[in-house]
Amino acid sequence: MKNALITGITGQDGSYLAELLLEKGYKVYGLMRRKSVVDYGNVDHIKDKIHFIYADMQDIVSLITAMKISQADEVYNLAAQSFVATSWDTPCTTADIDAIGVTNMLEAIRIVKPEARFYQASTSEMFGKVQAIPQDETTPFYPRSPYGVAKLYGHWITKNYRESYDMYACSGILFNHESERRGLEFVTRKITHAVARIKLGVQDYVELGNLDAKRDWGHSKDYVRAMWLLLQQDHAEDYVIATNETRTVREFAEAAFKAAGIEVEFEGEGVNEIAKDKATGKVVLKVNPDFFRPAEVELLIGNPAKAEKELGWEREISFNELVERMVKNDLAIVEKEIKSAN
Ligand code: NAP
Ligand code: F7E
Repeated sequence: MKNALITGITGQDGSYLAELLLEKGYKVYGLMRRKSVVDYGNVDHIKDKIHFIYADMQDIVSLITAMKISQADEVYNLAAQSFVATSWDTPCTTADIDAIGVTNMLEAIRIVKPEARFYQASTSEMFGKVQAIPQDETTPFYPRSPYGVAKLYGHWITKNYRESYDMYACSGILFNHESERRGLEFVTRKITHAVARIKLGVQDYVELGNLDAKRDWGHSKDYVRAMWLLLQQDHAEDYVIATNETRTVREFAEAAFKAAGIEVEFEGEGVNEIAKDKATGKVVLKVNPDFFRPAEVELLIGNPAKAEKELGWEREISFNELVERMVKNDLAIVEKEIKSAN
């Protein structure tokens, strides 16, 4: 039986990865942060199968202890302040967790068990103002947010520990991946949750920012499989994980409304753009400039050819299935809320 340590286990990816590793027979350890109200987040349903260790990415002593307790063979570093918009509000905390936190984890491994394999959650946000279309492992980086900049440090320090100490340390450069467990502040889940509320009559419209931004969206369940594959190779390398498809936020919203049986049409431009329900003429989407970012990543589309060829990785959940699953899940959640309120 192998031991795995997952940082960020309570998040979206941590929960799917924990399920995958448990299925594969791993003993799974997960980092938990102390909160005033105990909250297992997305792993509440499997909490009895996980060995939790209280620790924080900003506290190297706690990470050394986590390595000593877990004796992990594989460490998946998924912990992060992961919301790009907030990284302008808390740039220093974002850097402490997403940049220095990676060095803390790598040092803890080096001190306690240097032969452990290390996965770093790198991101397409490092491409930012893209220097090539589509983006792959050879594309130069140009991050556009404090989050992207911090993650780029994490990416390079991982490569540096691989080259300096011959550690099995690698990064998956993952493009956007979503799911039924995505945080409500991210645009996909914000849309599917609002669509469910609009469909069930508890909200009139949703307010969004830049509808022209383009993203390469996959499902988290497919992407955690890639994380595991990265740590099962003969030697450590970095890989882009993506779908090679890109869509605007507007297209995601249109697909989400459609999945709930609402056909929408867009009219107007820029901050005056709206979407109306074709059947009723009611406005169901408005643009609010408050949701625009100080600097935007306009276009992301990733080429996963290297991962497909060398890891045998393939995504199984299509864009339409992703949207349908998220809308169906949010309709069930909102229906339950309505019933319990009555
Ligand atoms: P998420 O849902 O926001 O989860 C983040 C996790 O990090 C949570 O478990 C959170 O714990 C934990 N965390 C935050 N600060 C911490 C700290 N100081 N110490 C210990 N744990 C801390 O993120 P996700 O979508 O699953 O993403 C997983 C990783 O992949 C992140 O590193 C993210 O930056 C990266 N990534 C995500 C995407 C994507 O599209 N989802 C794409 C590329 C890369 P609490 O529950 O205590 O807050
Ligand atoms: O924004 C636009 C926004 O917050 C996507 C994280 O997992 O993926 C994620 O980062 C796009 C942006 O994700 C709203 O301006 C418009 O262009 O869902 P998001 P993100 O910034 O792409 C990467 C790969 C990560 O690594 C991150 O951890 O949508 N947008 N209107 C909006 N975004 C939000 N959140 N809310 C809006 O109302």
